[in-house]
Amino acid sequence: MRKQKRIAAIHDISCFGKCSLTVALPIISAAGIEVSCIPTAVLSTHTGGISGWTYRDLTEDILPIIDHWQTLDLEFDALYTGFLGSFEQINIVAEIFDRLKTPDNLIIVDPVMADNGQLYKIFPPNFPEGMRKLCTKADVIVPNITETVLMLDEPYLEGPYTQAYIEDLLKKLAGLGAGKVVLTGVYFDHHRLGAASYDSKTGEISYAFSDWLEGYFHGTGDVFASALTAALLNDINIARAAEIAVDFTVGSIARTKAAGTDIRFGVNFEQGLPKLIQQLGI
Ligand code: PXL
Repeated sequence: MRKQKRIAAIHDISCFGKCSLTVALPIISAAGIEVSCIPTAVLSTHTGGISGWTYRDLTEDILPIIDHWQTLDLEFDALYTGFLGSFEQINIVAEIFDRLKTPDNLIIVDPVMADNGQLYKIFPPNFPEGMRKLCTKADVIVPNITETVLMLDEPYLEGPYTQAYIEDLLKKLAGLGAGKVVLTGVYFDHHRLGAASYDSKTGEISYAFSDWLEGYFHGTGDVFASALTAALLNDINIARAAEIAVDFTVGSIARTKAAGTDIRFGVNFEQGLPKLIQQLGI
């Protein structure tokens, strides 16, 4: 039997609302990968559209966790990071990358900080600069269009986009340092929405689209990036991994829409796990 892979997921825990670690852990574990986690903060809920949340910062615990892990000689096939609560946490995660990087492992960064043309209110204006620096250390980055233009210091444009614009963004993103880029929130018309991927080694650009489902559903970025990570760790190439992640995310949205759940409460990804496992071929 093939050796089981192990990943370190570095995100907050939003106790309610299905995002960050409460999404990454089940999705990546279901894909047969061992998930170790570093909780960067504990919140009562995520911060998107819900007020009054609690926030326990765990910044001071992060490096001692790594110190202890290193006494056990643990190795990780991937390091996967998303929402980070402060500039200081970005610098700490950069240090973790330096300490745990091996010639073979994958560093996957989802620079969670913005959507719909807006930086999330809890972040200071210089946050994109920190995320840009973190992306220089990654092998794979998974930004949306807003995060992309903030990191590239370009104006935010409303879609539909042209293929030339998207491919220019992909190449500029790869120029930050990551060999593989998956850009989310791509659309060329109002019927289909999806992701574009770029492998700068082969020069291959691919698109993964699905029928457009109206509405903004919280946590879908984390569902997408976790499914993408699960596929990449099962040795699926970036283009197919993006297709699988789009399919999984859209299925999760469709189930949630059909159930009429509050869109702030996260999507029903759980019932899509059997199909995901099938698509991953495990
Ligand atoms: O889904 C990204 C995310 C993760 N964690 C927290 C968030 C958000 C997005 O708003 O608020 C705490």
